[in-house]
Amino acid sequence: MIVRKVSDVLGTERDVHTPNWVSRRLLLKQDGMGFSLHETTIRAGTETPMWYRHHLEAVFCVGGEGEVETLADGAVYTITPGTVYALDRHDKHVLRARTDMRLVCVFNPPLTGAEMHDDEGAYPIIE
Ligand code: 9YT
Repeated sequence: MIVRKVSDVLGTERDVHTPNWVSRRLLLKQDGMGFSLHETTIRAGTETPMWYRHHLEAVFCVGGEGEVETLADGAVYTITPGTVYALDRHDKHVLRARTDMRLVCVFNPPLTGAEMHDDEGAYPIIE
């Protein structure tokens, strides 16, 4: 069994910092679960365009608030604690954080941890 705490990954390569967000990767591909699980904090006031062409992602908000817009139809959804959004259609979207947002993110297929957002906000598949 794997037991891991956010405090275990702080300052390691599983602790990823970008201008808009910080992500602690609690479970990655190499953990063998078939998905990856991250605690992500989106910084207040940021706007992040993303398009996970190669992945499905579910995002469960446990703190803070903001909104997500799906670009195909311009629909805007308020995200508050207790809300999940699932990008089941690989939707192009923009996440806007009104406050710092604490999110639990699950990716299928799992991230390896080495992915970088490309200029369209996507992650590549790494075998
Ligand atoms: C909500 C979202 O996708 N944020 C970008 C970071 C991502 N959760 C990650 O790489 O952990």
